[in-house]
Amino acid sequence: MLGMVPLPRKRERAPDCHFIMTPDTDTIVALSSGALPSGVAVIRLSGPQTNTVLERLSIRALEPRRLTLCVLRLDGRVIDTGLIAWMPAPNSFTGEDCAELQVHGSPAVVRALLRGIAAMPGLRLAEAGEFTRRAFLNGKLDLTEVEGLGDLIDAETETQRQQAVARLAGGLSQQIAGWRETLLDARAEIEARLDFSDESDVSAELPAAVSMAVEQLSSELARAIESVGRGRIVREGLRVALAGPPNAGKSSLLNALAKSDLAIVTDEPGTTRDVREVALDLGGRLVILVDMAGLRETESRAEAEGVRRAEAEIARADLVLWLVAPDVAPIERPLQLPLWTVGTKSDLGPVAGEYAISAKTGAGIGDLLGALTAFAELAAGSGTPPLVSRERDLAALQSAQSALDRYVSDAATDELAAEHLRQASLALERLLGRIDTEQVLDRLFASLCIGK
Ligand SMILES: Nc1nc2c(ncn2[C@@H]2O[C@H](COP(=O)(O)OP(=O)(O)OP(=O)(O)O)[C@@H](O)[C@H]2O)c(=O)[nH]1
Ligand SMILES: [Mg+2]
Repeated sequence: MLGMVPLPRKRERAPDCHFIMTPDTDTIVALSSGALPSGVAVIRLSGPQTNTVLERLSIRALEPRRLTLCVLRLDGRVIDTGLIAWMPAPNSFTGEDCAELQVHGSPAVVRALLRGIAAMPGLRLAEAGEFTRRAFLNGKLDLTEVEGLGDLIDAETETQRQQAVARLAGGLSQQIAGWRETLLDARAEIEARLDFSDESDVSAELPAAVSMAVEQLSSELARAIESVGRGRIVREGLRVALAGPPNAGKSSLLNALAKSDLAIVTDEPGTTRDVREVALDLGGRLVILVDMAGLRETESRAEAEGVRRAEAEIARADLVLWLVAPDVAPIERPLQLPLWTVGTKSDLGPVAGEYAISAKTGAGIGDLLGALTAFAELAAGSGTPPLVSRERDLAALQSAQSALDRYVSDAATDELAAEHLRQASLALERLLGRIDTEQVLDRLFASLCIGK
């Protein structure tokens, strides 16, 4: 059994959603659980007024970090009964005083509480990702852990979950801490020579252990850089383009693979114009099937735009399924690799290609799914998913690596060598969010949801 499950579409996010810097003296409140109505809703509070809010809700004398059943009142009116957790600073998610109100997941209860609480002095509704931003600013999470948390919330497959949990738990942070330690030791050796270069107990030659440690670090960075591609496929999914001429059966194959009537199919060539993505869970790995317009010259401006987008999707894909049908004239296939030729409509007659399928009868669909599952496992790797997966990871690792390359060429000059090692450390610190964070922060926190 392939465990193939079509996944629901990801939440759409406003691209221009922007985080507003506000003084951290505000106490923030938000609904942290999902859509209402629901069995239980969790309202989260963080900031110095948290305890005052609890008192105003007539909740008193809570034992920290224990759930207590309480009646919640606003201005003497009973709003609901719920389980309340009080987590005083600094041992809380944000590092500030925090509370969580587990109430009934009723839109009216949640509205009454949010309105009542947000109107209290020093209180306001939280921005997207603001709880996590405070955790970051208070040193509870570094940037790679914040990203891990965002990935975990978005995770749809088992491998995505494993990857995100490891990153959130500081897997990458620990690796980076080890690398920085090596760099600091090597720099200390070199800087000692700079400081005491006229003293006899500092030898002229750098100890061999230093260059060996830098060499070892360089090969570890190279391995990490090499794994970013696999990490990306785990995190974002393997993109499989269904491409070919109009009427080749692309949309029919999408529907057959997804076992769902998602895309419009007609006998009119040029039916599909927009790009349509369908996410599948194949053996615990995310695979994104991409249906698109058939490639041809056309007078229609809308279809021509569809063809342009299709070409862009083919270029971006991790795998192209090039569809050829017995009743459609063949066209030149793209040079892009890897590419599998899939003969469609096998019920009409013999077809060419590595795979023969019929969306009509279902023949060959299971074999193709099996091959896609195996390919996804190969592309994403079968062991523990790589911790590195983002452009930001790649940029930082490459920048550290090239600083080490410069170190090797300038090793004879202590001042230059030390500076290159310092640059390598800075690149890694940037990855943790210790320096130069402003550009990444707004984008990152805004991508988290409200209440997170
Ligand atoms: N007999 C048979 N017909 C098929 C099969 N797959 C698709 N067709 C037919 O081929 C025609 C085109 O199918 P589509 O899936 O819309 O093809 P497409 O490649 O998405 O076409 P465009 O969106 O126009 O580029 C439709 O009439 C389908 O019913 C098949 O396996 N067997
Ligand atoms: Mg189509």
